[in-house]
Amino acid sequence: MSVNTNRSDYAAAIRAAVNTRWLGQSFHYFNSVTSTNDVLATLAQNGAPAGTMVITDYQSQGKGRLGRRWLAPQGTSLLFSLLFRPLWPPEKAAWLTMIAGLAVVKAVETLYELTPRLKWPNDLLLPSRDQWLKFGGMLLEAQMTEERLDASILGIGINVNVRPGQLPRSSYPATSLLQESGQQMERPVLLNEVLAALEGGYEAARLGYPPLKAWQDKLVTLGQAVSIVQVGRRLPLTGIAVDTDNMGRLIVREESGREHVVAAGDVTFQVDNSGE
Ligand code: BT5
Repeated sequence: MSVNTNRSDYAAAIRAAVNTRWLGQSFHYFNSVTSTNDVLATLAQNGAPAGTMVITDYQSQGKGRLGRRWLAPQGTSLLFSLLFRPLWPPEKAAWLTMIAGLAVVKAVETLYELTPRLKWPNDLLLPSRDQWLKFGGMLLEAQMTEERLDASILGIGINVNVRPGQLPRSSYPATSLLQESGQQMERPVLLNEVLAALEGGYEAARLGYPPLKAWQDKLVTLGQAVSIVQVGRRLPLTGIAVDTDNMGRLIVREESGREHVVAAGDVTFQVDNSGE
């Protein structure tokens, strides 16, 4: 399979590859952009419909959570954001991240001989020898209207054809699909697999099939000894990640037996690799 490097061809290849019913059918392509999440937020404010996608070949200010950066060399990665307007109660916001994580796992399993997994709350991991490495991440930014989830912007970054020397030095060790599989991939082909799986998962959730069980099955975090850094708490919480609740919050049991329900935070595995 040849890899598309001509950037104007990239938009045309996306148009040709995406065969979903509605998700990503209307898309805005940019050779370069600040952050696809930020551009889509502006479009959403101006009334863009659910399903709209912003996709780029390069971000100058790609965002992670909590003001962190997402770094991806030009021409190597999938960098896109999708607009949903689910009108779910706010506590269901994590469902979008669950559905998206499951969609990436399914797409990668379909196209590669790899076994991707999820790390709570928003990381995409691949096994590499005896450790887990991060090959992608998700960033959900949701707005409320009358206590309902309105414009919900789901950003996804996937290290596709990133060569080992191009990977960012990050707090959690990074990898790419190319590095783990040796296989170059046409990015639009992978994009279409992700969008198709995400569209199916989202529609199933709307029909009342929660993504929770399938998501828990792919979560490497459960059963692990973890250390969790939370905003506003000086000391990390350490314990065993025993379960999640229905809304995807992590339940951590301290050595004393006391349990904590954690809505957001950064997890480091204590016995597994931390990369730190
Ligand atoms: C995430 O944040 O993992 C969410 C990443 C979402 C990126 C997409 S790209 C399209 C859309 N538009 C945006 O502007 N963002 C979304 P977090 O868990 O905070 O992880 C960020 C951390 O991951 C950074 O501080 C780095 O340590 C590390 N990192 C940065 N770039 C990476 C990469 N390409 N691969 C692996 N790790 C990376």
